[in-house]
Formats: sequence, C-alpha cells, structure tokens
Amino acid sequence: MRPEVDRIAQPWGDRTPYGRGETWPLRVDSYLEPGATADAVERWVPAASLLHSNGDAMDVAVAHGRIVGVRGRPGDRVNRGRLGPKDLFGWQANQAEDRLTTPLVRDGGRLVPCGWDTAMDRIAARTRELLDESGPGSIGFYTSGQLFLEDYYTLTVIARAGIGTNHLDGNTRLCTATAAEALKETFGCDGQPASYSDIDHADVVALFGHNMAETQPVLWMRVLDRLEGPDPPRLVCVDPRLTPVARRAAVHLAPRAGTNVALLDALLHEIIRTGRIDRDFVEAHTVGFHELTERLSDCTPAWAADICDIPAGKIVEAAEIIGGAERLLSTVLQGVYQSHQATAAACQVNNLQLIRGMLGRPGCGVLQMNGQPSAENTRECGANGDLPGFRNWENDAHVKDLARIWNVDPSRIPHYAPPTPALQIFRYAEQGSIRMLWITGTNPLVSLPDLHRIRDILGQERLFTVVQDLYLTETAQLADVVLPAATWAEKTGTLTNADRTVHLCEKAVDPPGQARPDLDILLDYASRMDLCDKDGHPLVGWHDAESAFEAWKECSRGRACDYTGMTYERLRDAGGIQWPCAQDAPDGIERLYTEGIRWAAPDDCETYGKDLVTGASVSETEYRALNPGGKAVLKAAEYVPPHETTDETYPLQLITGRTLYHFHTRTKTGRTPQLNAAAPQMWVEISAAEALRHDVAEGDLVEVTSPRGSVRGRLRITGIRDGTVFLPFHYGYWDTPAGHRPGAQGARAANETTITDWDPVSKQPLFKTAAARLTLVERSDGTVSPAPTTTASAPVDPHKVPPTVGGPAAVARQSGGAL
Ligand SMILES: Nc1nc2c(c(=O)[nH]1)N[C@H]1C(S)=C(S)[C@@H](COP(=O)(O)OP(=O)(O)OC[C@H]3O[C@@H](n4cnc5c(=O)[nH]c(N)nc54)[C@H](O)[C@@H]3O)O[C@H]1N2
Ligand SMILES: Nc1nc2c(c(=O)[nH]1)N[C@H]1C(S)=C(S)[C@@H](COP(=O)(O)OP(=O)(O)OC[C@H]3O[C@@H](n4cnc5c(=O)[nH]c(N)nc54)[C@H](O)[C@@H]3O)O[C@H]1N2
Ligand SMILES: [Mo]
Repeated sequence: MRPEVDRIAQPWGDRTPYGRGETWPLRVDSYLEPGATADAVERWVPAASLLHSNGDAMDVAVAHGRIVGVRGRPGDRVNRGRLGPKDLFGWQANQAEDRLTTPLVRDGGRLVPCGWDTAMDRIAARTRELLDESGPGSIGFYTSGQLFLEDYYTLTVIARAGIGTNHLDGNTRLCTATAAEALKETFGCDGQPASYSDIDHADVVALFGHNMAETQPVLWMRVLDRLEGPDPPRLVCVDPRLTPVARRAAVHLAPRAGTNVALLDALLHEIIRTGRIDRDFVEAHTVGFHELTERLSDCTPAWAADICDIPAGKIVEAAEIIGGAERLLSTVLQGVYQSHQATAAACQVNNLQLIRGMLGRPGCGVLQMNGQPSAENTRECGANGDLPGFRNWENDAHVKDLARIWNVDPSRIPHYAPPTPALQIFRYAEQGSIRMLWITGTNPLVSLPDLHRIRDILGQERLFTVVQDLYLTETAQLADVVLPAATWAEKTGTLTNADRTVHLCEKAVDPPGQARPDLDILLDYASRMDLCDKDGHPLVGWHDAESAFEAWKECSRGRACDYTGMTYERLRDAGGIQWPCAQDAPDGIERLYTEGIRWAAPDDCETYGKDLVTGASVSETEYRALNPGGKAVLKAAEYVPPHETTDETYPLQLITGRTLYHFHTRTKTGRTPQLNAAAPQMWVEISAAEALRHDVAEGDLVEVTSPRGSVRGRLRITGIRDGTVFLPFHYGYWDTPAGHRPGAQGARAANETTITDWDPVSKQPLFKTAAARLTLVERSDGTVSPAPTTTASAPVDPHKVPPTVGGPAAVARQSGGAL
C-alpha cells in the first residue's frame, strides 16, 4: 500500500483488479505510529481483527513492550494482506489512559478500587447466597461476540453445568441470532454455507440489508477489485439508504423499512413464474417447494411495489438479474436481521439460492453474515441460546452426549425450555426473579433498545451486577463489581469469522495494571465456586487458552463445527483455517453442502424449527413427518406489516445503524484519534425532499422523537429514501460534556428512541423498524453536520461540506463532543 494513501479519506485504498475465477492479488496494508519504523519493531505477533466479523489477519508490531502498529498478513485466505481503517488505527485504544487497571467494588454507593480477592470473593459469596435462597434461576450471564472461543466455552460450562442456569445469552442476540436461526430453519443446523472466495467466482452478488462497504471494508475491497477487473459481477443492493454498495449496484432497491419479506416474496414469485429454477436440485435436496409456490402465487411485483414503495419494474429487473445468474452469491445482514420479520426474510434469501440450485459450488451460496469478530464462537460454544456444538436442547441424545463430555448427569444441564434470550433475561431482572447479572464484553446501556427501561433495570438496588470490561463504560458505572479485563493483543485465544475461518490471536504485550484475561477471571470464579463434575473432579479441567481449546475440540468432535483437526501449532503455521476441520480434512472445508444437505436429519438437526410468522415451535413428530430424509426446508412466509407504523404524530420511519469509522458504543474507536476525528459526534440523516417538507437544512440542530424518547444531532441531507430518518447508534455518554445526558436536552444515544420488540423466531430486537418525528431545534450558524462524507452519510450536495480526511484538517474539525 502506498504510504501516502490517506486511509480515512480513501477507506478502501488502491485497487488491485482481477478477473472472474482468478486469484485475488496481494496488497499489504500497514500503519506504524509516528516515529516508529519497521526496523525498530522487535516482534510481529499474529492476530485477527476484533472490530468486525471479517477476520482480517494481521501482525501486531511490538517495540519496547508496547504496540506500535499493525501489518496485514499477505498469506491469509481472508484478506491477503489488506486492512480496513478500524484495523489500521483501532489498536491505539488499548493504550488509552482511562483503561481500568484494578477491580472496583461498590461501597457506600461509590465504586472504589480493590484487589482481585476482594472483588472475586464478593461475586462468589453473592452467587452462593442466591443459589441457597432462590436457586440457579436467579443468576444470569450476558456475554459478547467479542471475546475468544476459549472464554465462551468456559463460561458455558460454568453457567450451564456448574451453576445450572438457563439464563446465558450473548449480545449476539442483537447481532447474529437471526443468521443462526435462518440457517437452522433452512438447513437444520447453524454453519455458514458459503465462503469469502465465492466473490472470486460469482457473476451476481446480491446484498440484502448489508452495507458491506462500511461494515466489512476488506470484503468490499474484494468486490471492488472484481468490479474493476475483466468480467465484473453485477450487484443487487436492497437498502433504504444510498450506501457505497448501492452506488455500485446494477439495481438498487430502496424499500420502505420493514418490508423485506414482501420484496423477497415477489422476487421468488417472479423467478418461479419465469421458470428460472433448478428442478433437479429442488427435487434432490429440498422439501416444501409445492407449499412455497402456492404461498407465493399472489405475490406479484405489482403487489410488492405497493408495500415496499418501489417501482414494480425495478423488482422485475432485480429478479431478472438474480434469475439469470450463473453463479449467485447472496449476503444478508442487519437491514434484514433487525426487523420484525427477520428470520422470515432471511429464510427467503436461502430459498432464492435453493430454488436456483446455487449452493455448494464456487461462486454459489449464501453468507448469512455475522457482525462481531467472534459471534460465530458465541453460537458454537453455546453461549448464545443453543447448546454447544450445535446440539439440540430438545433431543435427549444430544443432551446426554454433552453430559458425557462434561462428566455430569444430564439433569445438571438445563433443557426444560429453550435457553433464555437476552431481552427475556433483562425482563426477569426487571421483575426481580434474576438477582445477579454478570455482563462480559458488552455495553447494554448504549446498545440495547429502549434505554430508559434498561437504565431502570440496571439501576435497581436488588440486582447485583458484575461488569467485566476495559473501561468504565455507561454500564460499568452502574455495576456493583467492575472487573478490569485484558483484551486483544494482551491475551491469547481463537476467533472464528463469518466464513468459518479460525484465527489464533496471540498475546503481544502485557495488559495495563492488574487487568486480567477474561479466561483467567472465569477460571478463578470456577475454582472459588468449587464447581465439580460427578466424580468430584474440577468441572472446568483446563488452566489456559490452549488447554481450553483442546477441551472445546472434544466437544466439537463429529459435529458440524468440528475443530478436531486444528491445533494452536497448526493455526500458528497456516494462518486462518476454516471449520469443519477434522483428521480427514486437515486444511478445513471451503464450502458446506457440496454433496447435499448434511445436518437436517431429525436425529442430527439443531432444531425442529419454528413457524416463520408466529415463532411457534414445530414438534419433533411434525419435523420427522415433514423432513424424514434430512433435506433443506423451503419455508414460506407471508408478509406482515411492522408493528409500529407511521402516523400524523410520528410520520417518519426510523432506522439506526453504523458508520465505517466507529465500532458500536465507541469504547475503542472513540479513543482512536483518526477514527474519532472522522465521525466525532451524533448526526441525523434525511432526504432532500424530506428536508424541504420539514423546512430544515444541512447542519441544523434537530431533534428526533419516538414514543420512547428523543435525541439531538446536526442534520445531514443524504440519498436516503424519503420518509425515513437514520440515526447512527454509536454515540453514548461516556465522553460527552456534562449537559449531554439521557433525559436532558442533549441526549444522543439512538437507543433512547428504539422499541422493546423482537422477531418472533430469532428473538432479535428491532433496531430498524420504528416511527418518529423530526423537529428543528436551532438553525445552523454555518456549522455542518459531523457525519462522514465518504460513506452512506455523504451529502447530496458535496460542495456544502468539507470532505472527511485523516490528516490535520480532520483533527482540526474534531468538535470533541459539542453539538
Ligand atoms: N464500521 C463498522 N463495522 C462494523 C460494525 C460497526 O459498528 N462499525 N459492527 C459489526 C457488527 S457487530 C455488525 S452486526 C455488522 C452490521 O453490518 P450492517 O448490517 O451492514 O450494518 P447496519 O448499518 O447495522 O445496517 C445495514 C443497512 O441496513 C439498512 N436497512 C435498514 N432498514 C432496512 C430494511 O428494512 N430493509 C433493508 N433491506 N435494509 C435496511 C440500513 O440502511 C443500513 O445501511 O457490522 C460489523 N462491522
Ligand atoms: N440502535 C441500534 N442498536 C444496536 C444495533 C443497531 O444497529 N442499532 N446493533 C446491535 C448489534 S448488531 C450489536 S453487535 C450490539 C453491540 O453492542 P455492544 O456489544 O454493547 O457494544 P460494544 O461497544 O461493542 O461493547 C463491547 C464492550 O466490550 C468491551 N470489550 C472489548 N474487548 C473486550 C475484551 O476483550 N474483554 C472484555 N471483558 N471486554 C471487552 C468494550 O470496551 C465494550 O464496552 O449493538 C446492538 N445495538
Ligand atoms: Mo452485531
């Protein structure tokens, strides 16, 4: 990479074009802090990105015991040397001055520093009291998609077999619960069918509610390089915003938010009507085609055009591209997963692939994407509402098998009901049945919907909360015990990206102060609690990351996510390896389902499924009758309008999401100078027509109000569809001046406005379907909106706003939190 390329102004860097079926060329990106040179680097330590799900492999540069930069790993299958802006700059947050360096406990209403023994003893004592008084159901664990596999597996064993609680879930519920659920509904089991290398072979790539350019920028570089090369693919983009993906699409459909199912039903209808289906594939590998066809008979493009508010001709055009594809790759993310018919819509994308026979071949498949770096591990390890190794909680043989591995009685593992989803855990805490909540690696006081309510729940006296984090986040400020964690590059472990590639991240430097790796904290708790198996041996029989990995391998043996062919040694030598990886396929398997559907048979499947509209469970008997041969299930779904619709008081559809430069609640990217300067403060997006209707202009301070609450930000006029307002959800309160507080006029966390509601099937909350109004607070005095210009928030009139750059100009523009 040319060093003079400003990777804030040009997030995707230079192009390295390539043709269909060719190998993606190498390009090595790196960033060293000012003053550091490659010669002065003492060690390069392997890792993969922790700020999204793409799994970009990199080496961390260490000099004098400090991280001084990063460099992409050219040999790795995922990124072939490339890094995105967050990968390049985000590591600086590890060195922030306000890292937590000692445990804190609440004494007399205040959090005060203490030693590890005091903090851990307090947690163990409270656990014992509650177990005695109220039993395991009074204890809940809410974890993350940002720790390592070894952490989740250990937490799962502790929570499920040690404490015996069913209340363990991850923030992956907000993130990839629908990806998991859609894969389970269609293929009987979780597991990403496709591979990133399918981008090299596809002639059509369809992106549904996925702003890949901003959220997986390195994957987008691969798409851009194909677009610039010979025989480029055509893109279909479904997104109400004019994202960088939409700008490069052959067809951009910008539907009303929450209408994905209507649109997908029409696409399926049109493809079936015109006979562009692979009948042999459908016959050999699926059940349910007849029902699907019947259900779709009235779902014409004209019908959907009305619901989605897009021209019928455009839907036909998209159906022609998808229907005519030789090699079709589809990707799905939050524009689908965070709406009221999330699983229903995601399954229709699976159906598109199946009826066209586009599965298990190069260039053909679906990426039901993940978001967080290790969301996949949360799912595999059973820390996300499933049993480890994609086992079925309703199948006694699966529970028995797990009990054998853990050497406990099957009755020790709660399986009387599905594992409790996150929002239900908070509901139990609200009602008072959950009395202790241990939060690891997530910041619910900014990231959960309907923050007023979450603040009340976590603020309760009677709820004992433990927060394990790197910083004193909004959530940590309300905790009873705060545990300082070591993070990426300060601890060792593995993470698995969205295309099943496993990377080893090794410890490069010491954590600050007394901060400890998450795994060590969990092992300490297991030992203080004296958790034992049925022979009286320690339940958690491992002592470090590598031995935890070895234990997990046994749990994964023979399952879809088989890790038994991997070792730390092999990951060190080979870089990323995809699962399944067993002795018979030591290099991993690139695509699932190359020889038919493997995990949907009634005895093997992870779930018997649910009704896509109501979420009601399908019984084992029904499933055996429906799918005796273990094929893929083509599940139909009828469109149901969003629960909260617009009206005179709340005339705009409210959607929320991300920008390229920030990660979630900004605990890391807000502490990274280049990234924070690129997007320093909250903003609000509407279209030019909507601005005219509201008599507001670029840079005006506006307020967005929903039935739950309001937030303020400066207005940016973008190419978003009319009738829609977009809020980035990154901005909380840890770095705002005193006036900007929830409830006060300066509230800025988008989740003040979002609704307590979820998809009935995956239980994923709805961050992208609600109603709101917009009002003017104060005209701009010439100040422009702080929104980036390089992204979906690009202004319609580029002359009015200075471009986002990463040099001194951007730093000067940094407003440091003032609106
Ligand atoms: N820069 C950056 N990258 C990230 C993250 C980050 O915070 N910052 N987070 C990571 C994580 S955890 C995740 S989950 C992913 C998320 O990655 P994405 O899903 O790509 O990101 P979002 O911005 O949440 O939503 C994507 C798009 O959905 C569109 N959308 C909204 N409503 C609808 C609808 O009804 N239908 C359709 N079709 N589209 C709709 C929005 O306009 C938005 O452009 O990103 C990962 N990568
Ligand atoms: N309105 C709206 N809300 C949303 C979304 C949306 O699109 N719109 N998206 C949702 C999605 S997809 C997601 S994934 C969530 C994300 O929501 P959160 O997970 O709550 O957001 P993060 O800021 O990533 O919080 C992670 C926390 O873990 C800490 N951390 C980082 N590394 C480590 C580590 O190694 N160990 C420990 N112990 N802690 C660590 C960080 O400092 C941070 O406080 O937000 C959801 N909320
Ligand atoms: Mo996510």
